[in-house]
Amino acid sequence: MADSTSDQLANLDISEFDCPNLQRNLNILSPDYVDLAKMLIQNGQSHVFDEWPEPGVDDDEKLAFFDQIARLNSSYPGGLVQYINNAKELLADSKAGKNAFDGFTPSVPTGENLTFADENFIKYEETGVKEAKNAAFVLVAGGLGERLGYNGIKVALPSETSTGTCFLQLYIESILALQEASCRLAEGEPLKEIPLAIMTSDDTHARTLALLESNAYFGMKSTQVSLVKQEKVACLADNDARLAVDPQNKYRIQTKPHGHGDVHSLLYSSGLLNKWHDAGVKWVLFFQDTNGLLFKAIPASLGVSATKQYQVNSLAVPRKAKEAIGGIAKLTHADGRTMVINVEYNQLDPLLRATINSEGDVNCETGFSPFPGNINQLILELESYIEELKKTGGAIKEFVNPKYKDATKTSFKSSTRLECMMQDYPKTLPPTARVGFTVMDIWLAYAPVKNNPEDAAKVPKGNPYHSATSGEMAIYRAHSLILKKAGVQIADPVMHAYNGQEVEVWPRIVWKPKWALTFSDVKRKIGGNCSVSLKSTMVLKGRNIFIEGLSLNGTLIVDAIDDAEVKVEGSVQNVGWTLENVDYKDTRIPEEIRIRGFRISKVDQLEGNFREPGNYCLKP
Ligand code: UGB
Repeated sequence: MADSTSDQLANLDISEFDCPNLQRNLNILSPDYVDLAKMLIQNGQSHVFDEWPEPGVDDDEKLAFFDQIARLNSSYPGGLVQYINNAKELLADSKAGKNAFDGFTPSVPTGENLTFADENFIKYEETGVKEAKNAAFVLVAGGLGERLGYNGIKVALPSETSTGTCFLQLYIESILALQEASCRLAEGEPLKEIPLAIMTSDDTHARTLALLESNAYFGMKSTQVSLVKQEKVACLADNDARLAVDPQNKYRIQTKPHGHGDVHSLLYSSGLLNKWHDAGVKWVLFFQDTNGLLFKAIPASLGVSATKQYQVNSLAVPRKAKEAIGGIAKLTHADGRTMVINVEYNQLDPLLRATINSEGDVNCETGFSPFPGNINQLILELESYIEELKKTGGAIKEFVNPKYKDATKTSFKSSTRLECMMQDYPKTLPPTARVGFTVMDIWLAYAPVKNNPEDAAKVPKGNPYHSATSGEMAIYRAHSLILKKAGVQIADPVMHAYNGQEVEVWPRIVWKPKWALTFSDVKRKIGGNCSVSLKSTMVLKGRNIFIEGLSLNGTLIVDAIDDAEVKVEGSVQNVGWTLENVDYKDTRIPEEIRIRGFRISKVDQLEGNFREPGNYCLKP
C-alpha cells in the first residue's frame, strides 16, 4: 500500500466500523492485514466478511484470504483502492450506456503501406535487420485460448506439422537468426544478445517454463529469457464494484484475467525496461502467441520504425469486415483532439453505426473493411516508452463488459472484471507523439491460431478461419509465394476442405529462420531455373544451403550445420509426403493433429544431413 494510504489507515479506529464479523477476528491479523481490512471496509467491501465465523474457526483460511487481498493489492498499479474506484466509474459509464468513444468520429488513417519484394520493402528489411541488435522482444502468452479450446499452452502447438516446430521454438529461432544477422552487419562491435521477455499467467507459467527447460531454451541462453507473470484481478459482483466472493469458498475473492494490457505495468515494475535501456536497447517488439508468420513481417516493420523514428508502430493487415481483429482508426473528437488507435472488433460496428456509416462494420469496394486490421504486433521506441511509463506506472486505460440480467442494468448474470489491452498504450500519449502503423500483405504477416475447428467452420465465407488448419496452410503459402517472387516456378494451389474449412493447399515449403530472414536472403540462395510441384515438400534447415536449378517433385529435406555449405541441384523425384484427412472429433488422434483436420503421411523423401564442416553437393 502507498505510504500515505497506510498512514491514513493507521489513524482509523476499526471499532467504529459496522463490521462485527471482522472486529471479533482482528486479533488473528498482523498490523498489515488490519490495514488491508480497514481499506476494504472504507471502500464499501464489508460484505466480504458477512459469512465469517468466530475466531478459532478456519483461522488459516482467514489469513489466506488476506494473503490473496495483499496480492491483489500489490499487483495492480495504485492498489485495490484504485481498482475499486476505476471499476465504480467504468460500471457507472456502462450502466449509463456511455461509450468510450463518445464524441469521437472515426476516419481511415494513413500509414505506411508495404508491398512485399518491392524496392521500398527490401530497403526497410535491410534497415530492420541492421537495427535488430538494438531490439528486445516481448511475447504475451498469458491467455488461456478459450476460443481455441486446446488443452495445452498455445506456444507449445506445432506451427506446422512438416517439421513439428512449435510456436515458441519458431519465435526463439527467429530472434536468434536476427541476432546473428544483425551482429554480422555490425562488424567490429561486440555481439549483442537480443532479450526475450515472456508474459505468462497462472494458467500458462509452469508449462511455459517446462517447455523452455526441457528444450534447452531452444538454443537461446536461459539468461536471455525473462518470464514475468501477470496476476488475475478481482471480480466485481455489482454496479457498486463490490468484490465477488467465490461461491465455492467464502474466504476467496473470485478472480479473472485482466487482459494483455498488463504487459506494460509488468515490464515497468520488473525493472526489465531500465535494464534493457542500460544495455543499449532502443526498440521493444510485442507479439502474440500463435502467429506463425509474424517474423516475416518484423525486419521491414522495424525498418519503418527506425526510418520514421516512430515511438509507436502498430502492424496491420487488410481487414475483412466483422473479422475478430481490431480496426485501426483515426478518431477525431468534437473538441479537436485526434488519435490513431485500435478500435476493438466488438466496438467498431457500434461506433461506425453511431457516426459515419449506418451499416456499421462492412467491406468497401476493395472487398475489405476500410480500416486496417490490428494484428497486435507493436514496436515501441524504448526511451519514450520508459518516459511515459514513469508517469503512468504502466496502467492502461481499462474497460468493463458486464453481462446484465435485464434492461434495467441493475444486476449481472455473472461477476465481471476490468480488462485492458496492450494496444491501448497510445491512449495516454500526448498528441505530439509519433504514432504510426505499417500495413503488410496478409499472406506474409498474419495467420493466427485462435479458433477451434467447429467455430472456424462457421466463419462467414471469405473471412479468415484463424484455425490450426488455416495457420499451417498459411505458412506453406507464404514460403511458396516468397519463392515464387524469387523466380521459382511453384505449382498453383488447390482448394481442399479439412475440418469443414476450405483452404488453399500449396507445396509444403518451410525453412528455418537462419536460412533466410529477408527477401534478399532468399534471392541470394536460389539460382538457375527451379521448380516445385504441388505434391512436394521442401524443408531447409541450415544457414548455407544453396538451391541451383532444382526440379522438385516429391519430398526433399536438407539439414546442415552452419559450417557445412551445401549446393542442392538436379531433379528430385519420389512419392513424397501426403496429406490425409482426419476428423477433429476422433479422440484417438493427438489433439494437436486432429485440430488441423489432416495428418502428414511421411512415405518417401530425399534427405541430406550434413554434420561435418565442408562443401557438399546434394544431387539425386
Ligand atoms: N493474453 C495474455 O497474455 N493475457 C491475457 O490476459 C489475455 C491474452 P487473444 P484478443 O490479432 O487476432 C487481440 O485472446 O484479445 C495474450 C487484439 O485485442 O488471442 O481476442 C494471449 O496469450 C485484437 O485487436 O486475442 O484480440 C495472446 O497471445 C486483434 O489484434 C494475446 O494476448 C487480435 O488479438 C492475444 O489474446 C488478433
